Amino acid sequence: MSEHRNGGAAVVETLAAHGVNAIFGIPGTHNLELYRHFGKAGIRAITPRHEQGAGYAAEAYARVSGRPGVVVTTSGPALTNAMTAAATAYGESQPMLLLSSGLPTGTEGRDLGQLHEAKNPSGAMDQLVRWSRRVRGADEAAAAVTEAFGTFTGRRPRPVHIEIPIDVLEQTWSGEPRVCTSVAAPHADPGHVRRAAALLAAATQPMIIAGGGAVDAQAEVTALAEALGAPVATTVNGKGVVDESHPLSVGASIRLRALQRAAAESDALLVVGTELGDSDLWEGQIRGRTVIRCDIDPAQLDKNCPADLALQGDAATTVAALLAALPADRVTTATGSARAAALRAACRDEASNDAGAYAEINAAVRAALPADAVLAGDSSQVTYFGSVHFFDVPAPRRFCYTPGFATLGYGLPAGLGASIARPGAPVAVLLGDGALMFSVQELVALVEQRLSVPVIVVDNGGYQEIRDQQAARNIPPIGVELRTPDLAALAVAMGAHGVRTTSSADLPELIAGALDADGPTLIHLDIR
Ligand SMILES: Cc1ncc(C[n+]2csc(CCOP(=O)(O)OP(=O)(O)O)c2C)c(N)n1
Ligand SMILES: [Mg+2]
Repeated sequence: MSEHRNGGAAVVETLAAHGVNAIFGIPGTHNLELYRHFGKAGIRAITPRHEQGAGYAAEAYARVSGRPGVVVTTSGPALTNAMTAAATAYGESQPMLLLSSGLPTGTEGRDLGQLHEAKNPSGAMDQLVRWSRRVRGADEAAAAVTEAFGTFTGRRPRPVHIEIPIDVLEQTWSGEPRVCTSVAAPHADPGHVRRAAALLAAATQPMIIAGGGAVDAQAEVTALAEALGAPVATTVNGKGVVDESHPLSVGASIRLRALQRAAAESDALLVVGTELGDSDLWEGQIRGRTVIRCDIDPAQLDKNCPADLALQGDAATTVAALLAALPADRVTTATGSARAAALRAACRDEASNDAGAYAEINAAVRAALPADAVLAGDSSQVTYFGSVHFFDVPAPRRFCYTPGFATLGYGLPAGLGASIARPGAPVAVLLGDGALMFSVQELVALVEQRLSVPVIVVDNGGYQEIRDQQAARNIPPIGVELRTPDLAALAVAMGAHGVRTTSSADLPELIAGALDADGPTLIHLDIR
């Protein structure tokens, strides 16, 4: 490693020291001294066809693996291309490290007309992520990477960005990479935990709502729900925190009025790891007669729904502490499973009102995939009316979708990131025709990686959701009725397989074939 050890090596060796073995990015003139070192460091460089796709792939990688997704871009336009994905990771609380090159030290902000020059790219980025920093030397670059990994421990995960000027990338470096020290998560006050446990134990209608902050607390939340006889609903980002086929699970249902009404009647509602934002509740609200909230982020403990008792701490540790603190003489609510079954049925009914054909499509996709598969969706009706409610998952980290930032073009690159996160595990993409066309070029990246991913495109002839919203406001359709290309032919042209059908009854066979194929298969499901 002695030759060419420079600022680029400082960054790349520090990535490797933190266990990074794949990055998503696009090489360019300015970041060559990062790319020089990836091979030696044992890091795979995956090349999506747009930096936004690289960012979404990294977001899904983080979502599925729990490890930070790493994005590498060159300066200027490459970084601004990745911004939407960075903002997505912020909105969805995912750990992401964006590394970009930058103009040489001393030339920044001077409007000299240099290649890739922008007014203040790190400053722009700083408006969107936890922090963004332009470093001044190779040691500082390595230290910033170490610090970035530290921010992914012990607190709500959020993206960070480091800009490394080209001259810093080229600077000689003879340091050693330092591994971050993990920050300990806050521990909930034991007195509060005891009070919360007593409230939960005394309740006759306990209920749990689990969000994206609880994805690493499956065992603990499930055990607490069983001990209390409490139905468990999740947010979309918390989907699968309790196996959705568990008798106490009522699915990712908190936007539904049936669930919101049931929560309001609960005499002890435990809310774990969610801000209960409007993007979770769709203009509804969550209230309970007594509300206990648990969050690692103190700022979230009272947001959108006042808490009677707030527990600041990591979900797994705090829920385990609640379980341990339940009084020994408590009586488990025997009616828990019956309450959950009734609520699940009410939620299904309500969700069916919006779902139309999407329920059946999702049932067919669900039946065709192995139980443990990962599904990636998009801001398409088939996802938020469909998969969220009609594609049950047995565990968290199996569903990639961005319910908060709700950005189109996420699904296909997310399928790439999920596949890299879980090598060999089945991954499928299910999305709308509009969503596909935001990032269709990423199909080539799936081809290159030889990933047997079924990409099921539900084609309703354009932006159906927006067409519906126009109709609701008496606006004649405008800008929403779109031409769909011959998607199967497009897929074949990119080296993928491509088929078209008009019937969801064909999906099981087509998906089975796709899972066995060499490379991805685009399945154009034309429901126009
Ligand atoms: C980046 C971005 N641009 C625009 C929108 C607004 N938008 C939300 S849904 C939608 C239509 C999506 O079309 P499609 O994926 O085909 O789903 P459909 O509504 O037809 O089911 C649009 C344009 C968005 N969510 N994200
Ligand atoms: Mg559509």
